[in-house]
This record gives sequence, structure tokens and C-alpha cells, in this order.
Amino acid sequence: MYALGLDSSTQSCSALIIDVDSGSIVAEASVNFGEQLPQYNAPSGFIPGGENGEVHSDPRMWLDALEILLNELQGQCDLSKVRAISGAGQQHGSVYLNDQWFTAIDTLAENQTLAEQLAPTLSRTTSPIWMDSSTGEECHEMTAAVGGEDIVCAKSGSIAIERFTGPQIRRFYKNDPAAYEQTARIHLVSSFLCSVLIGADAPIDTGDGAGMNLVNIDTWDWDSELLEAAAPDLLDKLPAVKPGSTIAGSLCDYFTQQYGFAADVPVTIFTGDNPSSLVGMGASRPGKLVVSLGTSDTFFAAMPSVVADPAGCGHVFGNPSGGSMSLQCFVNGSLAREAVKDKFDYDWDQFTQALANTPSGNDGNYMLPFFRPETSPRVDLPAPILKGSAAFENWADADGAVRACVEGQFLNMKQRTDWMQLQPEVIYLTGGASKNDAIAQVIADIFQAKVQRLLVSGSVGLGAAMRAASNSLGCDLGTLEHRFCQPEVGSTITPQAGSSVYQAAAQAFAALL
Ligand code: ADP
Ligand code: XUL
Repeated sequence: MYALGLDSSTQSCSALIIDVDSGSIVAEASVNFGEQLPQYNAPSGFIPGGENGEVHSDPRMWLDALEILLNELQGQCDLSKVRAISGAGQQHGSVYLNDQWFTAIDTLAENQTLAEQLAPTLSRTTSPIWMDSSTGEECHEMTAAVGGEDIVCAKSGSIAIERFTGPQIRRFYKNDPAAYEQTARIHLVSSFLCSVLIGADAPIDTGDGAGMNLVNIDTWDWDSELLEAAAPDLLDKLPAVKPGSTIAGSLCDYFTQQYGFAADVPVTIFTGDNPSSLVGMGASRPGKLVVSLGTSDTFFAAMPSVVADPAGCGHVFGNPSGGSMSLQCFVNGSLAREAVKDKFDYDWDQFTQALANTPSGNDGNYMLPFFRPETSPRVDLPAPILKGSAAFENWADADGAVRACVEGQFLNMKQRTDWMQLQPEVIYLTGGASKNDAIAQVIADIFQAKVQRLLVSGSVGLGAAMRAASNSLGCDLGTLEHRFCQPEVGSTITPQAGSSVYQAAAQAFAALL
């Protein structure tokens, strides 16, 4: 039995098909928007040159990509063996549709492409995506309307954020009230594509829905005050919010006839790329955390209970396999580690050696390692702050500075994520810096937990395929994780420093902050 997982992301649309019995991946394909669909003028997946922070994409491009992708998959395997489908989309992006949408989606004809048939249903020709930062004013207005940041955060799991869909909808309503009026349905990228597959209007899941500043995380349904703060009559324009285990419908005739799928294949409701990745990394139950050490560092985990960050730095989304998940971004990440490395003209080997040359706790030398404005915590320093020996404070202790940067980053990560009330059994590391065992050791010591490197490629699509298999094929998610999400052999790092070593450092760091 095969399950198909789709991933419509910023720069590409990819898919993979898993054979749930043998635990193998039977087909994999990806369509790069910029390269394969140059007619949409989006070399990196969005239309360049947007003004005032606007970043938009053409939703027809996502539809064309889906068709190219399915064509490619059809060449790789027998699509009639696919018995379950789900998918994920880049979060926050929104698609605006008029009242023709409901009929058009139900009557897709094979002699025309999806983009051709659905173009007349767009009430806004382009879609704002997550990179759009044009809505600062609308964030302030929504926050003021409901009574402050704390209230928005407690209700929706995040303070009002520029890229989130609620403020984006408000801006559209303010700038083009007539087009807003003509809008009968607003979908996320995920629910839009799910609708297309089932040939009917699909719900939004709690994972992607929570990225809108409109869903209440206690009821997991639309919050009337937030809706009112965003735009008039918004409830009528939104689909229902449903848990990730919901079957949205079955694959419509357009796809069975065009691409050779079997009839009546169940399609699980789509989710956002980050919630899907939680599943694809094998971390969908509490106790496992994922730390991605990329340009920025990102921390996400299934949560034991639903709480919002009282400091307003983190985000709470629905967990597609039940409950909730947290996501928190640390902007300085690799950028700060590189800044220290480059300051002393070190390469990564010398950086790693510096960690080996210095003791845990760094002899009482501490750093607030923020080289650029940070979101966790929300600070904007002119330069990092150093406290310790005179040489250290004057940037004359290269190895001490390297350790202080890395220790400062993960002491900060631990303190800023305390609100999630997690008890980590294992921390899965991914991203470019995860190959550095010396950094992984600091993480293991500070969190006092085992650290393992994950061999992930395509965790978003994999998570979608696993969700489909678990919801429609009766597969146990734990068994699927065991088959598809194994950490790299020999990558386990256990804590070496005793739990007391970082107690003084944690206090000193908090005081410095
Ligand atoms: P993104 O997906 O955000 O583009 P990656 O996950 O590819 O980023 O990570 C890239 C980063 O990994 C680089 O910016 C670099 O700072 C970091 N990196 C690469 N090699 C090492 C290493 N050996 N030790 C620490 N960091 C490293
Ligand atoms: C999360 C976010 C991005 C997008 C695109 O809040 O904005 O991660 O989901 O990947």
C-alpha cells in the first residue's frame, strides 16, 4: 500500500510516495517554481520587487506545479497503488476566491488545466506569503482592538505577527474593500490545494490555522473577537477549522482520469509545513524536541498541554497528530556563530577546537550573543554584551568567545522555551550546524538530554505521507516513525557535564539579560 505526501513550499512543490509495508520510498519528485515555471516571474518562488514589504506569489503557479509533479510521479510508479494522500503548504500564505469557486471546484473538467479553470475564481490575483512584512499597522490595530499583545497571544498562541494571515486579510480589506467584498472564501495554501484534490471546499487544520492569529487555541475554532478585529463578515469567508486527523474527502475524478489514481482515494486534511515536519521528523509525541541549526535556529516540539508563551516570543500551533506543538525562532543562530568565527579568522575546525580547549561553564565568562535584532527574547542590541575577565570582555580571548557564544545561545534557548513545560528525552538535531559534535555536546549538557542527529531530507512531504497512512490505512504512527525516521547511526551524544555545571551560568546569563 502506498501513501502520497505533498509539500508546496516557497520555492518548489515536492512529493514523495512511501510503501508503508516495506518502509521504503518508492517515488520522489520536485518542481522548482523559478526554473520550471518562469512565466510566473518568480525566480525564487515569489514575485520580486514588492513594495512596502509586500511579498506575493501567483496561486496558478502552485496549481501548474502540482500537475507537472503528478506527471513526473506517474512516470516513476503506478499511481493506482496510492491508497492515501495528504500534504502540507508553506504557512500563513492566503488565497482569495469569489463565489464561482464553489461550483468551479466541483466541476473540474479534464480538457483544461487546473490553473485555467480556477483563474476566474480568484478575487485577488496574487497571494501574500509568509515573507510578507507589510502589515505592521494592521498588527497594531488588531492588538489594540482586542486589548493588547498578551490577549492576542493567550487567545491565538502568538502575538500579532506581520506574516500571519489575520493581519494580511485586514490589509487586503483596508486597501481594496471592493475586492474583499467580492471574496467568498479565503484559503491557506494548504487548504486551497487540499480543496483542489478533493474537488470540494476543504477545511483548514488546527496546525496551519493557528498561524493566522484568528484561531483560539483553547477551543481550536475561530475566535469571534479576533475575526472582528481583522475584517468584517470574516467568518462567512472562512472554511471550518478541523483537527489533523480529519479526512477532507476523496480524490476527485480530475486526478483519477488525468493521472491514473484509483477511485475514491481518501485525502487527509492538509497542514502547514512546520507541523508536517514535526511528524516527518518522528517527533509528534511529547518528549522529543527538534532543534534545527540553520541560518536561524528553530526549536519545535509536541507539547504536553496547551499553553501560550507569556513573553510573546514563541508560537503555538495544532499538532496534526493531536494536541499542540510549539515553534520558536532564534534569529541569531548560525549568523552569530559565524560572526564570532569570522571575528577571529577561524574556520569551523578551529571553532570546534576552541570548544574543546575551554571548560563547560567557560570559567565564568558569559555572552549575550545577539549580533542582530533577536525575536527570542525580543531585544535589539548595538553589539553582543560580554561579562567576565578583562581579556574576555575586550574580545582578546578567542576560544573563550567561541564557547561563550555557543553556551549563551543554548542557555538562552533553554530559558526562552521553559514556558513549553517540556521534559526532553531526546533532542533531534538537524540543519547545517548539526554536523558539529562539539556544539551538540553543549546542547546535551545544557538541556541534560540525549542529542541525536536526524537524517532528514523532505521531512515535510514524509510527514504528510505518514499522516495519510496513519489516518487512512490503519498504520500506527509509532511504527511508521520507526520505519522512516531513524537518527544517523552513531550520532548519539549524551550529557557529560553534571547538571550543576550550568546552574551558575544560567543564573548569570539571566541576570545579564
Ligand atoms: P538554511 O537551511 O537556513 O539555509 P543550513 O541548515 O543549510 O541553513 O545551515 C547552514 C549553516 O550551517 C551555515 O550558515 C553555517 O553557519 C553552518 N555550518 C556549516 N558547517 C558547520 C560546522 N562544521 N559547524 C558549525 N556550523 C556549521
Ligand atoms: C513559520 C514560517 C515559515 C513558513 C515557510 O512561521 O513562516 O516557516 O512556514 O516555511
